[in-house]
Amino acid sequence: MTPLVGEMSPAAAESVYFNEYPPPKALPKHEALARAFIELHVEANRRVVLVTSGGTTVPLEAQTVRFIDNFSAGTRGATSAEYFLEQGYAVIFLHRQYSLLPYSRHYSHSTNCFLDFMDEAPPSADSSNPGDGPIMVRDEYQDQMRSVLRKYRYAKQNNRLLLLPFTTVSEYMFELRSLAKLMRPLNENALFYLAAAVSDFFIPRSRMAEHKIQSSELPPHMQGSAVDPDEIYTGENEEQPSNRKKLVVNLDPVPKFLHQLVDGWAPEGSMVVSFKLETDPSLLVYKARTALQRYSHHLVIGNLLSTRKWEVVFITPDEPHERWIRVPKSRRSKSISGVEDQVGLAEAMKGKSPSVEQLEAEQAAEGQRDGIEIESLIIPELVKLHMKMVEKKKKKPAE
Ligand code: 9Z3
Repeated sequence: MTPLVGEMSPAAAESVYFNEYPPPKALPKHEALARAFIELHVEANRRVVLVTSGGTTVPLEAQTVRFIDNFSAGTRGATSAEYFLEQGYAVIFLHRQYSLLPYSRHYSHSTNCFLDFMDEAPPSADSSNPGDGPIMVRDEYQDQMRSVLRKYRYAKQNNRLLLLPFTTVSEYMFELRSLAKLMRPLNENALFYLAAAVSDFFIPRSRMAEHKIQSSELPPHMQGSAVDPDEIYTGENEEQPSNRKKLVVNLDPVPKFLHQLVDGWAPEGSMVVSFKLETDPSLLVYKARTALQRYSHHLVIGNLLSTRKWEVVFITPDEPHERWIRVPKSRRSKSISGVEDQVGLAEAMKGKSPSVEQLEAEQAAEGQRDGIEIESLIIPELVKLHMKMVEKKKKKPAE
C-alpha cells in the first residue's frame, strides 16, 4: 500500500507533493524578478526578508469554481513589511493576490477606502476645464498621506520591495521553495518571516474533480464517474434520510514543509521565523514550543486569533524562551473581530503575571492615546535577534 503523505520522510513527501501539481504559470517570471532583486541586494550586502502574507485557497475542482479559504486579510504581513523596510531590509512580499499590500493598505478595502480621503477643489479661473477643479487630498489627511507616499516612493525607486502574488496553497508552496533556493547567495543576510495563513489541508490533484461539482442529479447519459450517493459516508447520524445531495469533502494533510525549508531550501546561516496561530489560549504556548522543537528553527511567534493585534509571544531556543510583546492598554486601536478582554489570558493560564518590562511599557505609555501597531514592536525586536545571528556568523564563518 502506498504510504500517506503524512507518513513519508520529508524528502519523499516533497517529491510526491510537487509532482502532483504543475508549477504555477507565473513561476518562471517570478523567479526571474526575484533573481535580479536578490542579486542587487547581495551586491549591496543588504539584508533581505521574505515576508509571506495572507491566506491560501484550497480548490475543490481543477477548473475551480469553489474553494476553501481562511480569514487572513494579510494585515500582519503587509504591516510588518513596512517596518522591515524602515529597518533597512529589502522585502520580497509573497502574498495572496488581492490581500493587503504594504503602503497601499492604508487606503484600500472598505474600512479605508481611498475615495474618503479625497475631495474636489473649487475650479480655478485659469483652468482648461472651467467647471472642474483638481482632485485633492482632504486637509486632515495631508500629513499622513504624504508620509505614506514618501515611504512608498522611496521603496519603489530604490528597488526595496518586490511584490509576488499567489492564490492556492500549492502555488504558495512552489513559490516558497523557489524563492528560498534563490535566496542562497544571501547566506545569513536572509530572513524568512512566514506570516501567511497556510492551509493545513488540501485535495490531491489525483482525487480532485476536473469540472464544477454538480449540486443536482445529471441525466444518466451525462454522468461521468458519478458516485452512488448511498456509498458516501457522511459521518452524521441521519435519522431521517433526506433526498438532498450533500457534498462530502475529503482532505489530506499538507506536508509540513517547514522542515524542508529549514534543512534544505533556505540559505546556510539564514534565520527562519514561523507563526503559530491558535484560538484556545491554553494551547498557544505549548503548540508554539512544539513547533520550534520539531523544526529546530530560530523563532516561533505565537498569536491568538482574538488578540493578535495587541499581543504575541516570542518562543526562542535561547533564554528567555518565552517573551510576550504587548501593545500598552492606552495605545490599543480598536478591532472589530478582536476580544480585548482576552489579552493576557494565555500567559495567565500558565500561572504567570505580566513581566516588569511589560509593566514599564504600560507606565511609559500612560497619557499617550494614539493607537500603535503591534508590528512596530515586533519587527525591531526581531531585527535585534537577526543581527545577533549575523554577528555570530561573521565571528565564526566556518560553522
Ligand atoms: C499568523 O499567525 C498571522 O499572524 C495571522 C495574521 C494569519 C494570524 P492577518 O492576516 O492575520 O493579519 O489577519 N500566521 C501563521 C498562521 C499559520 O498558518 N501558522 C501555521 C500553524 O499555525 C504554521 S506555519 O500551524
